[in-house]
Amino acid sequence: MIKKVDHIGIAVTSLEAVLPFYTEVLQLPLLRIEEVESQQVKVAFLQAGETKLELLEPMSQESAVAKFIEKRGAGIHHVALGVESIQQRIAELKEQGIRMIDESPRPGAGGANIAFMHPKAAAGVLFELCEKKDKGDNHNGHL
Ligand code: CMX
Repeated sequence: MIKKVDHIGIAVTSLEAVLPFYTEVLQLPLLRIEEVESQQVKVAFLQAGETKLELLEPMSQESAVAKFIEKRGAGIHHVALGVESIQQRIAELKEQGIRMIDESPRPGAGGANIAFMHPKAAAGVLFELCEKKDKGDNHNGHL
């Protein structure tokens, strides 16, 4: 069902403040920065070997990430699992009684289709199912 960990989401208060740590200290290539209006987050993707890190900066106080930082502080926010046939994967999880935040896929960063499981139904971890439209990860930075 799961192909790989597509990315790990990390909540940050300021992209500008933390990016030098990732690009200069850890020397991870910055793939792109984009705004996901529907989630009220500005995200930066960095390549980390075969997976990616997604830094999430809230764009407003209504953002789920703003609430997360307020309650728990900056840090690891979610794990995104790469899947195919996301609609079917959601149906399988629901059949197993797993509470979904998203009962049908919605657009996420990079044009992916995404759906979140509720952390209360997933041992305290916020998992995202993530289906890429293109099969590769050939994102050229357009910053
Ligand atoms: N990881 C683990 N647990 C989390 C969590 C997270 N990231 N965020 C919230 N929780 C826990 C809380 O600690 C809380 O647990 P307790 O009741 O034991 O304290 C519980 O979930 C409910 O949390 P809450 O603070 O009351 O917040 P809400 O119920 O309003 O929202 C959640 C929580 C997960 C439903 C909401 O954040 C959500 O819908 N997230 C999915 C969307 C999202 O995160 N988008 C941002 C990134 C999108 C992107 O990558 O593009």
